Amino acid sequence: MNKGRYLYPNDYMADPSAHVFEGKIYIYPSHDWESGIEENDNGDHFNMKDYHVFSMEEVDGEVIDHGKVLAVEDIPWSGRQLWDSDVAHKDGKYYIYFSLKDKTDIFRLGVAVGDTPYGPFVAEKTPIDGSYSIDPCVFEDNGDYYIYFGGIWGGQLQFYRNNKITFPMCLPHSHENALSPKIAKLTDNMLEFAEEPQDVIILDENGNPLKQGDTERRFFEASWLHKYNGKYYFSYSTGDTHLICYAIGDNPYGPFTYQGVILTPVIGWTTHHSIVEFKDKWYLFHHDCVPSKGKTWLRSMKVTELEYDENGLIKTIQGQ
Ligand code: FUB
Repeated sequence: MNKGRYLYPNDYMADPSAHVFEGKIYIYPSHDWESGIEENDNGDHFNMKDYHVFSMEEVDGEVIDHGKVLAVEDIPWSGRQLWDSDVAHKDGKYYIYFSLKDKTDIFRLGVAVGDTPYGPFVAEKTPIDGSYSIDPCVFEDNGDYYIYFGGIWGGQLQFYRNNKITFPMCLPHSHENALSPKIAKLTDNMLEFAEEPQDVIILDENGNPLKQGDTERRFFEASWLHKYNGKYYFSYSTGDTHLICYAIGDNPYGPFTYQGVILTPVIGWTTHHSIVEFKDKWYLFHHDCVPSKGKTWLRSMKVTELEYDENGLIKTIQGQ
C-alpha cells in the first residue's frame, strides 16, 4: 500500500515536478480539469489550460498555492493542451519549460521566464527552435543545463526520426529498438537547444538497447533525471504498462542501464513522477486518480518517501 500524502485535495493536479529552491520544495504540476472532452488515445481529454505553482517548507507541512502563473492565452504561439512542465534556476532567473500544441496541433516545447520560483512567467514569442513532443525535464550538472523530453502516442514522439517529421508516422516494430527519449544541452541564456537533440539509450542487462515490444521496460513518457552518489538515474513511465522505471548511467547523456521498477501501477491510466532530495531524505512526487474515482483526466498529486538499498538501487514503491 502506498501511504503517500495527497498534497492538494482542493483541485486536480498531475505530473508534479518538484525542486528545492530558496530552501523550500516547489512543485510544478499540470492542472487537470473537467473540460468535457471525450477520452481517446491521443489524450485530447487532457485539455489543460494553465499552471499553478505550489510550495511547502516541510514535506508534511502546509502546501501553499501560489496561484495561476502561466496560461494558454499568455503564450503567443499557443494552440491547446498545456501538458507536463519543469523549472530550472540560473543566475537569479527561473525558467519554466512546458509542453503545448501549437496552432497546427503539433506538440512543441516552450519556455517562459520569471524572477521568482513562483512566477509569474513570461512566455517567449516562439517555441524552442527544433523542439517537438512533450514532457520536458531540466537537469543541471556542473553548471550545464540539459533538457530531456519525449513521449509516444498522444505525445507524438513516433512522428519523428533523427529530429525530423517522418512518414509514415509510426512506432518501430516490436523486435526493433525502442523509440528513445531525447536530450539536448541548453544555451547559456537557457532559451534554446545548444545542440541537436540526441537519443537517450536505455540498455538491458546484456548491453543491448531495449526493444519496442519490451513494454514493461521500454520508454513511453515522463523523463526525469536525478543524481545519487555520483551516478545518473534516468527514470520514466512505461505508459501502457503503467510503471515508473529507472536506469543508471555515468553521465547525463547515458547510455543508461535498466535497473527496475520505482512505482507499480497506480489507479488511473497515466503515471508520472519526479524525484528530489530534501533535508537528507529522498521523495517521489507522483499522481493517481483515487480522489476522482478513476477518471484518468482528473489526477491528484502525492508525495511519498523513496529509499535506496546499500547498492544504490531504489526500493520499489507500491502504487496501490
Ligand atoms: O498530463 C498530460 C500527460 O499525461 C503528460 O504530459 C504525460 O506524461 C501524462 O502524465
